[in-house]
Amino acid sequence: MRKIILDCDPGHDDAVAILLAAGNPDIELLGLTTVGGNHTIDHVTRNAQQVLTVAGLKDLPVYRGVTRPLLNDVITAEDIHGDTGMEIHGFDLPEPAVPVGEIGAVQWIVDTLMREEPGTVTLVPTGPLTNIALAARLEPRIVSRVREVVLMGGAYGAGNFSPSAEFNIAVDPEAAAIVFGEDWPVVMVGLDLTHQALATPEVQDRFRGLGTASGDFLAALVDAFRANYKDAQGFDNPPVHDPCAVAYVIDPSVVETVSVPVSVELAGTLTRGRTVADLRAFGALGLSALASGVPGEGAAGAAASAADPACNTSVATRLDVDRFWDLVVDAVERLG
Ligand SMILES: [Ca+2]
Repeated sequence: MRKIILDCDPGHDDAVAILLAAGNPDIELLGLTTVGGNHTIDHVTRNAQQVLTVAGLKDLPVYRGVTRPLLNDVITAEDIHGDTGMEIHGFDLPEPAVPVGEIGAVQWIVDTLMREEPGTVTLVPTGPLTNIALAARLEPRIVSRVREVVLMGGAYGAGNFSPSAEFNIAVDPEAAAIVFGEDWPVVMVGLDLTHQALATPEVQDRFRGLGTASGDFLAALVDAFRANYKDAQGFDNPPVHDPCAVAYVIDPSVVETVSVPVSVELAGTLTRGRTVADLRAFGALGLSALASGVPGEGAAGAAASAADPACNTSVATRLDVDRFWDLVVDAVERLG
């Protein structure tokens, strides 16, 4: 069992990540923490409570995170996630039957990491990195106690918030710089990978076929997500980003990664919030070599980089799409 803390901003795809983490038998979900991102902290916290209520996960604790990024003003993504942060039609979300913890998310993350055995807890942030950065600053000893940080965010290719930056990083670049700069292993599950996790009508049929509240919820959720993604970014099927990070924790062979140095751009006028991955070892083929798995002329250099113990960051490249969706459907089925 891999213990994880899911730090999220539900968010349609966060909802899928929550159900994957809660239902998969190899994951022990210690709790949810929320962070402002897809919508304000009030909305995303309520959404998290509602997801747990739909799935009957009434004993899973939820802790409310900080209200805004370290320096940026609040940025939300209503074009993708709607007025509530988790727009849905044709499914009645219940009133939350899950309480929110008394202490704040940052303190709970610190307390949990200081209580659990060192090296056993993986942080899985699927929103802006504000809570995680503050936890590392509040109690620096957590850094060496975390097994790894597996985050959804960033891209070594194109961004979505801007040409250069992915949304979660763009919302709070300073927090992201702290997280990528700490001396813990960071796995960046970015857009390069998550745009392979497209929720097709066939996937929705599998959710509906479960005949459960959680399955019906996800089928309806994907309908709304698809409509918004089509309008905002022209996708025929929406990329379901966040559960890809959970899938990596469950089975790294589903989400292939390559070890490369990654830093966060804070000063660029066009590129603020970019996750700058040093792909020079891949030579002229660069990004395409990573995406296709075909070694570029610098592949030997890449291997050397991967072997460099000083490099503690890696980027996700290729998704085993069929096994990914099997994991998601299986987890939701287990929730009943
Ligand atoms: Ca998210």
